[in-house]
This record gives sequence, structure tokens and C-alpha cells, in this order.
Amino acid sequence: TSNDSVVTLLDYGAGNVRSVRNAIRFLGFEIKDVQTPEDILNASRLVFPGVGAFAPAMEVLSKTGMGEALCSYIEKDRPFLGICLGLQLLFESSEENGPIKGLGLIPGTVGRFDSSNGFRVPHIGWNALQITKDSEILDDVGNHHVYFVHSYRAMPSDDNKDWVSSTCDYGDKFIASIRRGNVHAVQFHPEKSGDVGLSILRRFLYPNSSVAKTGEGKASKLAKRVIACLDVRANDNGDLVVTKGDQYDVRENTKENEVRNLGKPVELAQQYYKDGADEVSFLNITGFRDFPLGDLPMLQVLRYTSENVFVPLTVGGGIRDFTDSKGRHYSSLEVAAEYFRSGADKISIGSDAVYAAEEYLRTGVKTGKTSLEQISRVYGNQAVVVSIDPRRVYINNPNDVQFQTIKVSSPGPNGEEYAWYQCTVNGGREGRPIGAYELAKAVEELGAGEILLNCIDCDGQGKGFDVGLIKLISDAVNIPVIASSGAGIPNHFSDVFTKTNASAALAAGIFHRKEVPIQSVKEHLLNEGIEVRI
Ligand code: 1PR
Repeated sequence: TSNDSVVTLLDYGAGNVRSVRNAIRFLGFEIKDVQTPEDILNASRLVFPGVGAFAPAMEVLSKTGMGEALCSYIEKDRPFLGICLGLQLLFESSEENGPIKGLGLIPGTVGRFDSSNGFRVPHIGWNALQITKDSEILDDVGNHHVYFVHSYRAMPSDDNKDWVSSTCDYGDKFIASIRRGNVHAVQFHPEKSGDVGLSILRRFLYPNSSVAKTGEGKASKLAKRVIACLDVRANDNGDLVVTKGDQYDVRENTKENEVRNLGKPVELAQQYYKDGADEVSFLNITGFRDFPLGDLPMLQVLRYTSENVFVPLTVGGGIRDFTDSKGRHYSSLEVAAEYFRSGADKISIGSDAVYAAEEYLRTGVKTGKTSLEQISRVYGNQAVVVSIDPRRVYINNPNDVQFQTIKVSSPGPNGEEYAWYQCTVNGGREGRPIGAYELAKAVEELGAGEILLNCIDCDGQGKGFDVGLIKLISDAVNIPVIASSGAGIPNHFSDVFTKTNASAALAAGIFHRKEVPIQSVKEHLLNEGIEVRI
């Protein structure tokens, strides 16, 4: 192999860099992993995809001598691309659990987004950039969107203006990328930014490829996301299939009562990526009873999918502590780690988050031991989604229950005008004494970075999202809320985005049955003046 087709990757082992590896391989390069500081100095091009938190990353860099090597590599103007934390570490310090000293190559401090001004933190999703100076790798990014996921950011100032090559607006105008000579770093994730991201990586890897320059990029709001969801489980023959329920019932109405089969998970995920899905979610819907690490096909699905799907992948189902039949104990953290290693960018917790929230509300104590708290501490809260499976319970008088209620748009079967939303576990099989509102607020405090808000009553009905529920929850929390269940036509998406503060909308059935293409949903939203990634 000639040195020309090798990329040196600095992976200090703090989390999932599988997607960066996949993207580099997809673009025709081989990867050499940094083992020693010398490997950095000898690199012909170095990619540094920082993951995890600032402090532990700095600790590893200092202890191993890699930080010093990195500084001298960059000072020599050798080809470098830092991603996300790989950008932040170049600055003087970070407020993340700090102040903590950084590598100090770029003047400035990395601080947390201010969530008091109505912007949800973490900043998750697709934004366009304002290009502020010539940056070879961003040249044709223009008005396209790229994918961000972070709670901390560096700000442009007079001291670092020589470095800044683009900014992005999210409450603050923060640094989206820097460039000096051959040294590049980006706050967003090119490896998760679809074709646009791949072309940024391609331009870094093939610096002499000619580029067509386009405009500077226009002002952009965070785009609303359209997510394709694949409910996955083994059918009665043991094959993993994409299925889809009717109010969570996934069995056909036939004599055989077989599991509804809507296709193969890897193929469908790839199709949705090509069709413009902003994210793909897999829910392993029988994970609550089958232990996921015993479920190797699901991990295999993630591995294959992440090889050529370059948007964020979420996986949920069965994330909890588990003791197998031989008495071997697995922590939820191990389960999540295996999902991340296999290619997931986020994991989603259903049942176990309900128990955690109940306990927290009962005791008022954060034990730090729940799956939710542990996983968000290690991987960051942006990597942890809580999936809520509520069922509508109609009542006559809001004072009859201790849960938050809403006035329903159409009365219940006995003329009831109010409802509360009861959380369930085990795929809707068991109702719990906690409402969706109470759960959402509790899990936000426990470290959830995002909420996937389903609704059993609406699931698979195609009659629209439960706008009342989604408004209730998206107004109650400061983390992004994904509206789910009930999409039937493109109008339902504009409806949920104009009437609630949902950050994303997810659908399954209409995409699987090819009733509405993802592109039509996006075009409709665009026509309605709602910013989306096209
Ligand atoms: O409890 O941590 O093991 O997680 C289980 C996960 O599996 C949860 O996220 C739960 O929502 C999901 N799940 C469990 N059983 C079912 C089922 O359908 N029987 N699927 C299930 C939930 C709901 C949505 C669906 C939308 C959109 N699926 O994800 O995709 O309702 O559908 P639509 O557009 O067709 O209306 P744990």
C-alpha cells in the first residue's frame, strides 16, 4: 500500500469512532491507528475524531505524550482534520466540568450553549454554515446542511479570527470550523452529514481535487429532522425483519397470526438514507424480553448499516442490567457499549428509563446508578435518547389524577374532555403509575439528551400525530423532542412542526408501505416555509 492511501487515525478509545472509520474506508482509504506519539509525527494525514468529554480526552493526550506530538504536528502545518471534540481540544481551555486546559493552539475558551434563551441543548441536528474565509474543504458546502451534536462550543473573537473558516448560528454565533494552511477542524460531523459530509472528507483526503466554489451560505435555523424508524424483531422463523404495529400489535390479523414483515432492516435503512432521511432509528422491540447481547443479528444489522449509511443511527431495545441463565451479569453500560461499537450514534432507553424516573420521583435522589445516568455520563447526554410509550387515559376532571393533563381536541368515548398520558413498559404491555409529562421532566434531569415521544393510540393509524401530547412535552423540557406515531400524509409533519416545539418527526408505516416518500415530506415542509435539509 502506498502511503498516499493511508489515513492515520487518533482514537484514544473514548467511544464510537466507527462511523469515521467507515466513512474513510468508503472513500477508498486505509486506516492506520496511532499507537505511539511517533505515529502522529510520521503521519501523512491525520484525522482526530474527538469523542466523549474534554477532561478525560486531555488526560489521555497528556499522559501518553500524544498531546505534545499533536501540537508539533500541527505547528509544522501537516495535514490534519479534527472533528467535534477534536476541534475543541485545540483551544486554550474548556468549561466542560472545568475549566480544563486544552492544547492551547487556538486562542479562546470552549463554553456551554446557553439554554436560557430558548435554544435546546444539546444542539442536535442539521444547520447550514456561514463561510467566513476560504476553506478548501468546505468550498462547495454553500447552502447545504451539516450535522451537529454537541453541548459545548467555541466562539469567534478578534484573537482567533485568523483561524475561523465558518460559523453557525444557534442562539450564539459559534465556530463551526477552523482552517490554517493544512490544518482543519470542524465542530460538526462530516461522517454523519450524508453526501455533503462525504465530499468534505473527500476534499481533505484528496486535497488537489478541483472544487467548484459557491456562495458563502445563508442564515440558517436548525433544520427540522425527518426520521425513518425501523421496528425490528425476529419473526416466527427466527429471521430479523422490519415489522410495524397497529397500536403496537405487530401480528397480522390472519389465522396464522404471523409477525407482519415489511422488509429487511439493512436494505430498508440504506434505502431511507438514499431517500434523504435525516436519521435512522432501529428499535429492537422484543429487547425487553430477549437479551440484546444474545441477539447478534441485531448487532450485525448495525455493523452492516453503518458501513454505508452516513447519517446518525439510533438503536433501542433491551438496554438494562441483565443476568443471563449462567449467572453472568451484564451492566446496561456494557450493552450500550456494544451497540455503540457496532455503529450506533445514539442509544434509546424505554422501559428502564420509566423505572429510573419512578424511583427518582419517589426518592428525590439521583443515585447515578441507573442505566440512563451511567450511559449519559460515559458517552455524553447527546448519545442517550429516552423513548416514551404513553397511552391516553381519558378523564372528566383534571383534579382526579396527580398527573399533568391536557384538554383533548376531541372528547373521549364517554364525552371526557381531558386526558393524561400513562407511561408503559415492555412494548406497551404494562401501564405504570407515571405520566409522560412527569417522566419527560425526570429523565431530562437524569441526563437524557433527547426524547422520542411515541403514542400508542396513534401508532400505525395514519391520522396524524398527537399534537396535544407533543406540545405538552416539547414545552416542558429543554432537550429536543422527536414526535412519533400516526403520520399519514405530509401535512401531518407541517402540522406538528407549526403547532408544537418538536425538533424532529419520526414515521415508520408510511415509509415502509411506500405511501409517502421521504422526499415528498421534505418538499412539503420546504413549501410551508419550514427549514429542512434537502
Ligand atoms: O423498553 O428499552 O426495551 O425499548 C423497547 C423499544 O421498542 C421502545 O422504544 C418502544 O417504543 C419500542 N417498541 C416496543 N414494542 C413496540 C411495538 O410496536 N410493539 N415499537 C415498539 C414502538 C413505535 C414507534 C413507531 C411509531 C411510528 N414503535 O417507534 O415507529 O409509532 O409509527 P407510524 O409512523 O407507523 O405510526 P425497551
